[in-house]
Amino acid sequence: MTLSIDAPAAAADILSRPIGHLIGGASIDAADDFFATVNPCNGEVLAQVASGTEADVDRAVAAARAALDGPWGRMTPSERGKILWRLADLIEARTEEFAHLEALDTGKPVTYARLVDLPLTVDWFRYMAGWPTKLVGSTIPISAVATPGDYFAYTKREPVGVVAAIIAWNFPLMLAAWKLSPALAAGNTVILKPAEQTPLTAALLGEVIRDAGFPDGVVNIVQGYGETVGAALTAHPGVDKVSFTGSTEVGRHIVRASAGNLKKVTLELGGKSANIVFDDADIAAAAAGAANAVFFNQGEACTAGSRLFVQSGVYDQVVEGVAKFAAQIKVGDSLDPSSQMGPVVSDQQFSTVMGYLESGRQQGATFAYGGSQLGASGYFIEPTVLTDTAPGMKVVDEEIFGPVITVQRFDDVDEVVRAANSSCYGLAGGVWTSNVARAHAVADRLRAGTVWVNSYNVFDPALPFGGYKQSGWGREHGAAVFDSYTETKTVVVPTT
Ligand code: TXE
Repeated sequence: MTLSIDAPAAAADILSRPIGHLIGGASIDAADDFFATVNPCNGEVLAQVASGTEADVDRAVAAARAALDGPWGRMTPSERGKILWRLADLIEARTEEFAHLEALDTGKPVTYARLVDLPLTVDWFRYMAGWPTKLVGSTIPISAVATPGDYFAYTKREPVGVVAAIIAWNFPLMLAAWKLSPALAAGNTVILKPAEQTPLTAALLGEVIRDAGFPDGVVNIVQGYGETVGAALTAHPGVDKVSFTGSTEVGRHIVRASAGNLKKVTLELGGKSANIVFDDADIAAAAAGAANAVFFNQGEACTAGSRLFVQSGVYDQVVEGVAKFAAQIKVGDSLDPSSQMGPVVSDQQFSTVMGYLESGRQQGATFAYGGSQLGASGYFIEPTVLTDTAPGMKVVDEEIFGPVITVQRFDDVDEVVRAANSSCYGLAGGVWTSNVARAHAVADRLRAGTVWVNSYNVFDPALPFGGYKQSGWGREHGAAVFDSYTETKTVVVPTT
């Protein structure tokens, strides 16, 4: 295919032939079935992708098991760390190619792919490269009252085994890093299933992984649909753990499907995060922060600050500031370096978001800014600010996953905490105030996995991340992630 803008060489190479799987160290391009991945800026086909089958999943699981029982299982922690670090270097060296493919496939502006997705991906692998040598157990003094004696008791941390990593399309490369880096640091082997909407950066990642020096089968990538590849992985008796990022609805499927062999499951699901602006906040910073919190990545972020609560005294000012910010966002082609927002990822996501806007209209929301499709082709939607919104409206209660913010007015702290916590989700939240005591008090009362104060979407591999309520199970990142990527073994030895 021909690209409209010069692609870095490797990106052009990825797009020049059908995309296959990576199984047992070999690139598998042949398939009976292919699906197309399209550019959301214009609906044009970018590449054909092998549609994985149950047989591909079987082969990938067998390869992952063999690597676990073989060279990877015997590798020292320090060697594992070195390979992860090398992988980070290789990704960093190819930042332009990765950023280009990510922008083409997701629609996100290439500038943000370069400045956000790539540096974070690299930092994740580097941070996790330090962990293999630090996954220690402990020695534990015991009494053993029913079996008295002298004992030496200790714990060890061991890999869970074969991990299926099933990810979404909003940050394809970064989500792959969020799954692969801790899983590999802890000594697991992995089968990655990219989202069918965004297979491109995983294809390049597969090449880079082969260059980094992982033994064959440590990382396998099976492209394809959720209903086939995803379902086969979650039901597979050879898979020990599923780590999933995606919708709450599919999260529920995964829990059910994983019950067969009681896989360990971690879930990073949807959100409807509350961003709260008090009247003592720095209003200019809060308005810009609130707009960024929801419009970043076209609103396709699980942490999107999609419910804005503004205290009555500054309500008009903040609404005006957010609407002005929305009006100034440069929406455009993902490869245009000046674009600040691209299209949503697919025609399906476009219909979903437009459907929510229509329901907002019908249920009485006021459009302070936006509300329409932009341009005649592609899946572009105006950044949209909805006021006169209230619980009971779909735009307030449900995750939209698009560039849409709902604004609600409040008077006192108890009222806003109650409203913020009334969601079935609990992934993240924001508090804007100059009162330090109030900031901590509200952070304390929010039922959410992360609370940002006078800031938003600050991510670091050292910080635990995950959801309360229906936003998920378990925590990713930091030391906490290893609770779900290791088994703890207790060993007891009599010493007399
Ligand atoms: O996600 P899905 P979709 C939310 C957001 C969005 C909605 C729908 O609200 O509008 O979900 O997005 C795989 N067994 N989030 O439909 O279907 C699928 O192939 C196993 C929030 O695209 O959950 C893909 O790899 N796997 C979220 C992955 O699941 C299955 C990010 C996610 O797809 C499967 C994305 C099955 N039965 C969407 N069915 C976040 N947490 O940020 C699908 N998959």
